[in-house]
Amino acid sequence: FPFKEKTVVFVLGGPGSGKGTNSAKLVKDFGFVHMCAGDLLRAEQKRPGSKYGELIANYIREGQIVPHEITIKLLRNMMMEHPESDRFLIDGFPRNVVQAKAFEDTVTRCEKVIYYECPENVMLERLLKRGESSGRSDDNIESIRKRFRVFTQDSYPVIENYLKDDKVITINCQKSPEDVYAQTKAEMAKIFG
Ligand code: UP5
Repeated sequence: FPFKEKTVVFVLGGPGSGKGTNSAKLVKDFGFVHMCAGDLLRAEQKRPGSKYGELIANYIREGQIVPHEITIKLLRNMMMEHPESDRFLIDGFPRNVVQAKAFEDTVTRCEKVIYYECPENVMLERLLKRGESSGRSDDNIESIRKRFRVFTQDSYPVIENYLKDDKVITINCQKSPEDVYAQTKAEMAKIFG
């Protein structure tokens, strides 16, 4: 499978910054395949017979980063399920610089990064609200605090590295969902329109 010919965009930002919300809309407007790393891991966790089920459940509840061998395997599998597609949006991965390098070395290079910049208090409010109905094991105050810590320590350096390469589109996520997406769409249209 010729991964190297595919266009990959990473959608990054803290927990609750709006990665999933905007990715779903980008898929419709620009013909990307949406690959949410967290959703792939949650599905694998529930898959009967998965040898990673318990491991993934523990990592997610603790807000820790699942070993990338697992995540990259799931991402590669999904890309292979869409041989007709040239454009892939990877939402919520890579979570640290080692994962970024591993992906670029073994799958393909990243073309662009969309970064949703968001203060913690805004993300916290959104996640607690979502937690009232999401059923996610990590939408509780204890897990959310751990996710914030991991984002600052491990995941933000990924964005810093891509900033140095001039690959990052930074979007402020504090406006309404419509306004945030309008800005995202305008920036993406300059490249993928
Ligand atoms: N919302 C969105 N935009 C809004 C706006 N402009 N105004 C007001 N409300 C807005 O949005 C979150 C909530 O905010 C929603 O209710 C939405 O309606 C509202 P969403 O779009 O879901 O934000 P997102 O950034 O996608 O938040 P999510 O919680 O999904 O991000 P995380 O990064 O925490 O979750 P993810 O699923 O990627 O990862 C979960 C865990 O999986 C990680 O902690 C980790 O343990 C594990 N993981 C890995 O180990 N490796 C990976 O590669 C990926 C995940």
